[in-house]
Amino acid sequence: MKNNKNISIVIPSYNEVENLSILIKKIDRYLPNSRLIIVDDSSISENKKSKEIIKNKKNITLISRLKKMGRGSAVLEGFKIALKNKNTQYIFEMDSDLAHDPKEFKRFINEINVYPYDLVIGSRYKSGGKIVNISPNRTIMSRLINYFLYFWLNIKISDYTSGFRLYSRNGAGFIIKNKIESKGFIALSEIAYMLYKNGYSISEVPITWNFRRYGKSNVNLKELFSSLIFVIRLRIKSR
Ligand SMILES: Nc1nc2c(ncn2[C@@H]2O[C@H](COP(=O)(O)OP(=O)(O)O)[C@@H](O)[C@H]2O)c(=O)[nH]1
Ligand SMILES: [Mg+2]
Repeated sequence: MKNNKNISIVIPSYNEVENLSILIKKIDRYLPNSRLIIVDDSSISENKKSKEIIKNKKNITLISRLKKMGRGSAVLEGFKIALKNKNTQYIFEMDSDLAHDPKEFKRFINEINVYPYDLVIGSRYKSGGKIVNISPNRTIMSRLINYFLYFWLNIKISDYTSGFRLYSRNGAGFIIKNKIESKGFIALSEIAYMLYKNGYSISEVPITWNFRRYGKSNVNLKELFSSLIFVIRLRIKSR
């Protein structure tokens, strides 16, 4: 990939203005000329601050939904906008809290240069993957969820819930056309499952999952529980 203009980067954000301003600078360093699509669900006052930091930046689109509607639904909204541009060939998805490092973009790009995968997942659990400065409770919880998803969905990937990914235009297009039902983080697992079941090619590269720099995590037990019920149904339905 020689021309970054064919790459869009979709970034879901909820109250992340401090992190976003750092992230935007880092992306500009590692993938200049790519297009950023930030889907921000913060309320009006927080959203105003996001608007302020992207002012005068040509390659950034800010979608302001003003209501917390879930990470998954934000990313799908971003895909739709990215795909409207005919030049878009690849779409990155990444968190806005500096948990994912733009320095690692090149691992994904090297991977699709080996083979044109439809989805490359940045995996914390593939050999070489790392978790840094995340509390032991969170680390164990993520590990357990991923063991369960591996057992239940069984699509031969090691990280079902990582939000650092690269999609081909084809893969993202399929996801938009075939309605994804979940709205929160579990949409990540639903998307991987749908692509796998429909014969799309998936690969993984190791990534480092970092502490969030500012703000607090949106994960809560209620969403976790409803997500588990959702994936249990997902496989039963598709049998
Ligand atoms: N647009 C949008 N983004 C969200 C929502 N919930 C979480 N995010 C973003 O999704 C990313 C991951 O969420 P985070 O709270 O860091 O989850 P954790 O990393 O699993 O603790 C962050 O960049 C959040 O700002 C949401 O409802 N809407
Ligand atoms: Mg996070």
